[in-house]
Order: sequence, then C-alpha cells, then structure tokens
Amino acid sequence: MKMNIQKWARVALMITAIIGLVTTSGCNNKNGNTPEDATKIKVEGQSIAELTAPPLVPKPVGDRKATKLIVNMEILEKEGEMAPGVKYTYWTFGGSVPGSFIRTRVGDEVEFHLKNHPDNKLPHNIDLHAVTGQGGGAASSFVAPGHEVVFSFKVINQGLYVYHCATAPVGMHIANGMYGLILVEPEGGLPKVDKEYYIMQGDFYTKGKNGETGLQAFDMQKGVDEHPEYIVFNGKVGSLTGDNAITAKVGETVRLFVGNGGPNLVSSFHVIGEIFDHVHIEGGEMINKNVQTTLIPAGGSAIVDFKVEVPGTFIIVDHSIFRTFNKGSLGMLKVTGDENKQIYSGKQVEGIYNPEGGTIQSMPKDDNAAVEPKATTLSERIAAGKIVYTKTCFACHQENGEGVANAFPPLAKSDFLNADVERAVSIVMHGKNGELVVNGKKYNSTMPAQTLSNDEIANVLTYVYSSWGNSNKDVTSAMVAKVKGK
Ligand code: HEC
Ligand SMILES: [Cu+2]
Repeated sequence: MKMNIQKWARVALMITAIIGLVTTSGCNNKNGNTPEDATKIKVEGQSIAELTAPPLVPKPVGDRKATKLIVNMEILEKEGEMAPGVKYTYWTFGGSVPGSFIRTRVGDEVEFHLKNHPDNKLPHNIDLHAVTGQGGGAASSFVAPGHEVVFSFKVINQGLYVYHCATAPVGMHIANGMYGLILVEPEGGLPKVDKEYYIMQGDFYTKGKNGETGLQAFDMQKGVDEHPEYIVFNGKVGSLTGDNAITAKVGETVRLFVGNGGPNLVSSFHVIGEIFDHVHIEGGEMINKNVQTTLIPAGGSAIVDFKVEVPGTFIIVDHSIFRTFNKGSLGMLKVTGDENKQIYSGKQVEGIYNPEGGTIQSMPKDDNAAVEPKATTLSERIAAGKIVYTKTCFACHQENGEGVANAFPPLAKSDFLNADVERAVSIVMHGKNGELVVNGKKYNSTMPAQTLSNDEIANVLTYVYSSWGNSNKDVTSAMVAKVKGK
C-alpha cells in the first residue's frame, strides 16, 4: 500500500484537529472559563446578592460582569409543620428548608456573612460545595448564637452546588434542614428559559411514626439506621401540591434546579408525563438529552429543563415510589393552556375486552349514557359498582376492602361507613382529610376527591355496602344528587 506525502499531511492535520476538538471540549466550556481562567477574572464593583426561598430562584446573571457579591445569610432555628398536625423544629439557612438560593457567576468574589440569630440554641457553620478551600468554608465559618462571621471565596467552577451545615453531629444538622443550593452560572449565563424553580429533596427522622401528630423530636437512631419517616421536597409534605404547585403555560420552557440534601438517601428524580429535554448531570457541565429519571446523590444536584407541550398536572416524584405515596416526596407542576391532541389524545375508546377475540364494543370517550347500557337492577348496579371500585378505590382500600394498617381505613365491616350513608357519599364526592376513627383505630390522612358521576358514586357505594359483611344499603343516584345539592 502506497501513501503519498500529501495524503499523510492531510491525515496528520485531521488527527491534530480531532485532538484539538477533544481538548477544547474537555477542558473549556463554550464560554471559555476554565477554573484557571476564572481565577484571573477581575471583579468589578460590588452588589448584595438576591436570596430566595424555595421554590423561587433569583434573577439570572445574564451578561453582567463578575463582581464582589455580598451574601447575607441568617441561620434561624424555628418550628414548622412537616405534615398536617406534625410539628418539627427546623434548623435553617435563611428561614426556609432548603435554605436561600444563592445565584452567582464564574469569577464572582463572594463575601459571605453568616449570622447565627441570638435566639438560636446551637453553633453552626457552612460548607459550600462551590468553594475551593478547606472544608468548603466550614473551617472559617463556625459561628455561635448571637455572632456573625465573614469569609470570602472566588467561584471558579460553573455548576449547581449544594451547601450544608457541617457542625457535629453533621448528620443531625443536615437532617434538621440545614442545606440549600448555590448556582455558579457560566459567563453570559445559562440559556434563557421561561420558568425556573428550586426543588430540594430531604429525608427526615422523627421520633413518632409518619403521621403521628404533635411536636416531633429528631430520632438519632433512625438517622443512623437510614430509616426516615418522611422523605419530602422542600422540607415538608405538600410544599409543592395544591395551591403550592409550581406552574407553567403550554409552550413554555421550564428549568428545575434540583438538589438533594439527604442526609442519607439518593433520589430518582422524575416528573410523571414529562421527559427532560436536557439534564446537567450531577449539576455539572455535561448535558444529557431526553432523560426520564435522573439520579441525584445525597449532597448533589441536577439541572433539568423541558418544554411543556400539553396542559395537565404533572406529578413530581422520587421514583422510589413508596416514598412518594407513603412518605411525602410528591410535588406538582400545573400546566395550563390548550390541548394538543397530536401529542396526547386523552382516552379515545374504552370497551369490553374479550380474550376470545372479536372487536371491542366501544363507547365514546365522554361516557355517553345513551350508548353505555345503563345498569338498572340492583345486581347490575352492584356489578357496575364493582368495576368502579376496581378502577378507583381498590388501590388504597384494597381488593377485599380491608385497607392498609395506619394508612387507608377498612371499608369491610367499617362501623364508620355503616353509621352514615350520606357522609359516605360526601366522602367519595369531596374527599376527606383529618382524623377519623374506624373500628376503634385512628386514621389521619387524605383521601382525594373522586371524579365520578352520580351513577358511579351510587353504584360503587352500593357495591361496597353489599360486600364484606356491610349493611346492604342501596345507594341511589337520587340520594347522591341530594348530597351534591347540599
Ligand atoms: C388515594 C387513596 C384512596 C382512594 C383512591 C380512595 N380512598 Fe377512601 N379513604 C382514603 C383515606 C386515606 C381515608 C381516610 C381519610 C382521613 O383520614 O381523613 C379514606 C376514607 C374513606 C371512607 C371513610 C372511612 C371508612 O373506612 O369507612 C370511605 C367510606 C371511603 N374512603 C370510601 C372510598 C371509596 C368508595 C373510594 C372509591 C370510589 C375511595 N374511598 C377511594 C384513601 C382513599
Ligand atoms: Cu448547623
């Protein structure tokens, strides 16, 4: 095989080009700030950092120059609510769990003022993972109640970083809520998006079991054993649900700055019904695309963004899913706007499935009563009610109606159910929360309202009353209508 000089020269050029590409993409980001470069960036002027409580984040850095940024962070030990009726003494950076969000850009010189409120009981400090230096600042920031310390650092690596208290016992300080996020944007800032939010997961160790009300003390042994009673976003059950849900409009791009304070568990972060268009893996510079679930280590983070194309309530979870439905790690993103049937059609057809073959007997999506044969006799209505039960109630109250101890009350031989039919109708219609007693056992949880027609409510309750030793009440659609009218 012969190769002339010219060819060799071309190959050599190509190889140099490839090496060049690899080294530039490996060491430099697109804005050219290596940590070495960044140390040389001159700061101009000074400003006070905007700090925000979750789920909000401060304004993007945009194209501002590197500056001396003054962060005023106050540590507050204060009582809050972990779940309805469950009180907990949180230790916080800035009064919230997670602590105030700090937003910087590469080259900023941060002058950190850490203040320990005089009413606090304990000394604290701060270790910021964005800091290059002994203890991430912990060594210089130990501060007693009623005191303030000041230390400075230059942020030279872009990324999303966790900060936390590192005072002994460290696990306890973190478990009580002492963590938050500090973002270091590249020069020129992250690409623009329409909405940005701050979410941080944490695990909590209370003396009482999940749901046990009253002021709950920290349980060191459960912490050591890694057996949390609560695993939540933003410090409490329900911090991102209902009226607290984060929001966006169809067509907008949403960026979530997600952290995990731990102290123990890692998070399998997922948004049901969405795909992350981009994920800054572990909060660093590398971007992965089209991701369903991203793993966020304790003391780590991720930046995810996605465009919302269809309306709906998108449930934010730790996909270690018992945590979500039994320990609290459930949030919501509510998206409003027009449907896009090309992307998501909604239910189109539902019919009877016959394994022996043949076509399904379809009925239109909106359960048009004229097409669906209406259950009229008592046995038809019980059969129809059983189908509703299997679709909606079964997941919580179980197939045999026995419920789940400490979580979902039984419907089988339930004295509560049998005592008052109208109340049962109202519970299915409107949902229920707060304490109730069934067969001598207390429950204090939430049953979501069920979106069912009057016929469906009547039928499902008739089925429940006719099963498992209950009182055989016949609940009619007229009775349901009467309760609805009240
Ligand atoms: C997501 C879980 C969930 C689903 C689904 C659900 N429930 Fe419940 N239900 C609960 C919880 C939790 C309670 C207790 C609420 C409280 O503590 O205040 C409850 C309480 C009740 C009660 C009163 C207490 C008792 O045991 O007698 C009735 C009756 C009831 N549910 C019926 C139903 C029916 C019928 C359906 C289906 C149409 C249904 N539930 C679907 C969770 C659920
Ligand atoms: Cu502390």
